[in-house]
Amino acid sequence: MEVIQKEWGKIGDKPVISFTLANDKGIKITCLNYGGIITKIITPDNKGNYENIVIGFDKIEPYLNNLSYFGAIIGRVAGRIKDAMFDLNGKTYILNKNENNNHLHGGLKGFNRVFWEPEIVQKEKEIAIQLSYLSVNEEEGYPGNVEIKVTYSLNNNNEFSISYGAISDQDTLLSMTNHTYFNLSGNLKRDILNHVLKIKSDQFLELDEELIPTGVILDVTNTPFDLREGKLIKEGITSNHLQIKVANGGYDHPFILNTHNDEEIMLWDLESGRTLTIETDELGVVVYTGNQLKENDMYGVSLRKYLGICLETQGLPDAIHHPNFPYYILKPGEKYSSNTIYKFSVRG
Ligand code: G6D
Repeated sequence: MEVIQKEWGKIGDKPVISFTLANDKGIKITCLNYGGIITKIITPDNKGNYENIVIGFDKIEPYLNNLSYFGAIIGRVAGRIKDAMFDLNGKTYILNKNENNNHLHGGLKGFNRVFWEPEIVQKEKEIAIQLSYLSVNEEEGYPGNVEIKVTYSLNNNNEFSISYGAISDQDTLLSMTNHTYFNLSGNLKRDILNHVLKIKSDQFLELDEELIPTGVILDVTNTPFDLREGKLIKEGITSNHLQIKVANGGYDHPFILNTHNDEEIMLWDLESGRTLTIETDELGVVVYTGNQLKENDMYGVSLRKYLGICLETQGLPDAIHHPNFPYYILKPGEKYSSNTIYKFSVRG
């Protein structure tokens, strides 16, 4: 196993560096120090073809001003915070607004737009990149100086894990995720409509017209959100269910997971046989089927609706505004910890 490092160019005077984690089975995962962006994941299909299974680019420009967060670390808080404000310990915090009157995915300069300090970590059974960042007090309006470490590691069992750790010197909010768009067809040759998605979840969150949770927790039974036995994405998004329409003809919803470290999320492509199994210690997962992707030939990638699916393991979005949602305040002296494992395999 090895890590290959390459300089991609500069943003201002800062070098953008890519790191490719390669295991002994041919799996390769490339990420950047900028935004922790995952730009490529190479895995085999059922004919032994090694191809890329994410939406990504091989130059920095398309990542600079896109609102799709391709492959990026998301934070301080993933999802939307209504009215870009919250109360904590009797004080009101005003966050930067970057989507109408709301705060999305960490604001104007979220974690997807900062430089992370990289460190290569070679262990006996895995290779890793540890990315560190200090989010200073009042960054984007959040309280506290927060030291964050995100570790991407790959082993020879074709397991890729993302581990998040953080400490803060004040009470603050933190709920991070990764925003990779998966497409298991290989080199984006098809969209995700013929992927099957299976999620061990009995409940999902109702969204309003701004895609913010209303606070209502809905049962998946007899809805296109019942993914417990696996469902073709095409079948789900062609439903006339109101919540599919609210999300612009797709999924963009948080699911509350029934179980953890129990193959709780599975995605597979019928034609290539590629299978992605995700296990997490997070409470939920936001499923986003790329409903807002606009037709656009961007640096060799023909973007379009449903070209990729995000499976953003995280706490419940806008939880701070909903007493019935568990939410997490990171307190001084405590350690934020979140782990998600992505297992790549092939079925016949
Ligand atoms: C859209 O609502 C979706 C978000 O969930 C997604 O993260 C973003 O596009 C990139 O706003």
